[in-house]
Amino acid sequence: MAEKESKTFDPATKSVDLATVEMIKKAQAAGVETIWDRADKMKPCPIGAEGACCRICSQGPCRVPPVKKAKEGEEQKKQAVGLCGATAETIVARNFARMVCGGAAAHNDHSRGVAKLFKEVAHGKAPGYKIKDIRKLKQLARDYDVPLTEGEGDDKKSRSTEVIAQELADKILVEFGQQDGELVFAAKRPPKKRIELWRNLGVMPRGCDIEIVELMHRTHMGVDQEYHNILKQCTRTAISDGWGGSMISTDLQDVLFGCPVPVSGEINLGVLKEDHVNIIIHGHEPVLPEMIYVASQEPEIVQYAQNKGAKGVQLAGMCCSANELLMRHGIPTAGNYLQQELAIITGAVDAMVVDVQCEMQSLANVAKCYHTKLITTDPRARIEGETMHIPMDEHHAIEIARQIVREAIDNFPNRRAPVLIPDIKYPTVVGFSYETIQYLLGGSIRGSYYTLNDNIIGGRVRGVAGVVGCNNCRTPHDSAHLAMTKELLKNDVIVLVTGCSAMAAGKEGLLTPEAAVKYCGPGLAEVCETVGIPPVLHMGSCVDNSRILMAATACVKAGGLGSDISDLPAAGAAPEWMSEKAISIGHYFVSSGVYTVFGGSFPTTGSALFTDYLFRGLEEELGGMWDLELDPVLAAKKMIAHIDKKRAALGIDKARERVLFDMEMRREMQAGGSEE
Ligand code: BF8
Ligand code: SF4
Repeated sequence: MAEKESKTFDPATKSVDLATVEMIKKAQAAGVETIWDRADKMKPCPIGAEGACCRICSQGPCRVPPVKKAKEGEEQKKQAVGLCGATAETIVARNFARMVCGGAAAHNDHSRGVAKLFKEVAHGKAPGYKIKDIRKLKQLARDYDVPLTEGEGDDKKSRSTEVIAQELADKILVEFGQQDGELVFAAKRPPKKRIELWRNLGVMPRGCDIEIVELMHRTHMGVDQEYHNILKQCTRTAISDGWGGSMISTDLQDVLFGCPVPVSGEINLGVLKEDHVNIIIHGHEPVLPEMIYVASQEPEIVQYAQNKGAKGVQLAGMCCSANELLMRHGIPTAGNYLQQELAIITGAVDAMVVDVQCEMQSLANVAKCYHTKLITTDPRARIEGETMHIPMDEHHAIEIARQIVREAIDNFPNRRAPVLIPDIKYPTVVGFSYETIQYLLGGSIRGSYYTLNDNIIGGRVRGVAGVVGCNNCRTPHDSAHLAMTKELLKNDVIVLVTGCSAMAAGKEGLLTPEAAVKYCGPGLAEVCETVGIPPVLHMGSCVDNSRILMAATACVKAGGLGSDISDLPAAGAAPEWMSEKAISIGHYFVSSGVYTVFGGSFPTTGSALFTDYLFRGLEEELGGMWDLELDPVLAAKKMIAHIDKKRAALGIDKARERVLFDMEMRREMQAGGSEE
């Protein structure tokens, strides 16, 4: 083992997930360093954490931490400014903006890759891939004004799928480099009122790339130094992510790999199998994983594994690739962000295949302590150390996938450390795309969100919450996601989840219909039981937060709940956030009219003025606003208070009182009946 023994903390304080605790113990016993060891040794820089450190030019870094309030009789000290005179507001706003840029760039660049693959598939140049969801393709074609038919009168005929797809691919790809105009989804899909609001505020995005580039320019030394103006471009950039790049990825991935429908699967490290070749698919882009899935099932590959002494090949997902594979193919999920090192520490992972985003560099070091091959597959994302690089090429994807699976199989006989796979996994039902929810609630003929609205108006469902985002090693793993989600369920708030939050919910058994009775208030439990759905709906990966935007829009369009997303009794949260992507996502939710509360810390607290603008000022402009609440149960209560505020504004608060009264009466009647 390369690392020295570390036993500085109690693993039980680091996670509420027992499989995780078990594996941290194994790491400690083996002396393998994990993120929690490093977190114990390195505290976050308090000035950086508040966004109050500027290092965008070499005259700095300049630190402008908030000053303490003067005691009575003392003179109030002023907050420092940077050498160039930049105020705390400017410095904090610039840092926040650059986080939005990082997050939006990650999503939009992911999206570009999918769009380029889509074009290759449309032209028949990407063997192994095909267009799977023709219905969704046609929907997209309508959005982009690509005709589905050609000719007139008697000569009128349908255009072929390939021709439609080719024209659509060109139109979508143009949007990445577009300089003027409006992104199609942002200008067509939200409620009309929101579209007008964005146009009036001047925040309708022009293209996927231009907004990020402009925001990077504006936050260069000595450019935009007025925090309202900086935030305005943050809004435009975030919308280009949520209603641009992310939504394009989600929709094109559905077209290529199939729109998710409910499917069952399993989750947590217990899905690994000691007698199988285990391959962890870790990252975000489903393009190569789709082919690895195909390759792993080929009879020759299975035979090859058996020749090496394994019973077969077990794929398991990690991070958002896990969500993509689980909801389309039922491939089990090994874990979320903080479990990536731990998967290798089981000693049972023969290969970990990574592409982009949320992959810790420490994986190389952990893999070195075991036999695991760490395989990077994206030319944009290499990892130093003893890693193997097998670059993806969509023209030869299936051969590359086979090569990767064979590398893992060849490595199976090399296992050397004692294998310990926690015997912990949980069944889940996932795959609640926006379309599936519509179908489940309204039926195939009259698919609509009206049934959901009806239940909200009638008071059985109090409101809707999106609980999304990461793990963060500064918060006990999964604890905040679970505490928040359970508090919401108890109060009849239906919860939509994506990303690592979805996996936290799955590991607790919240993604099963049975969870309704156990965790929900009576109104929500009744609705879930009637429809047969879990009270926590897994909507996919982080780019699939765009599905939540579509679901919110569908609620508005179904009627009875106001005319904009900001009218809905709804709220969003990322209680364990850590990545720049989470900031971009949070800001596009706020920009879409959603009250959004983050946990842990918030990167703007170095400026009271700028933070106040985000937390309160924005409500008037955008109808949505940010918040920070460290206690996840209190955060849930704040979300519920916001939901109740919206119910009152809609005039539906009395309905809920009636429902509760009815239920109380029913319970009393039942109690009376049983006594007789
Ligand atoms: O995109 S939730 S830790 S895995 S950033 Fe990363 Fe955060 Fe997990 Fe997926 Ni999203
Ligand atoms: Fe300091 Fe201004 Fe340079 Fe920032 S831009 S590091 S505040 S001098």
